[in-house]
Amino acid sequence: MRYLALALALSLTAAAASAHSPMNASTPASGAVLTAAPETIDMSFKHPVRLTKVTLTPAGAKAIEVDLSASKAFAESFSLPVSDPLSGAVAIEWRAIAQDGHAMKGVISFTVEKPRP
Ligand SMILES: [Cu+2]
Repeated sequence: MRYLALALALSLTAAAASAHSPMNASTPASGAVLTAAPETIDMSFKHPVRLTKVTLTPAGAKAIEVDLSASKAFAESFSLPVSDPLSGAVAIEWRAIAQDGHAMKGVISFTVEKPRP
């Protein structure tokens, strides 16, 4: 019975943590297959958040930290310039703080098809 209560408490915490300001959408969307590398990563959230860290990781390569110096304020949407030409499978990992102080994070995975010769 004690374990059940603990499990219930943990699941309620998890639900609260994901409910405060979820991501509404991103471009590229997770799962997208693109024919050209994106010039920006656009993200929108249900409520304002402050991005704390965003990295791009092309498959088999090192993570590239995205410059957030122009995106320091709380906002509902962000458009982050991508300076590196991306190809293949790419994972974007983002971390943000909601206005209620909750930390949030997520991953957007997409694929840039290599140009045909
Ligand atoms: Cu919250």
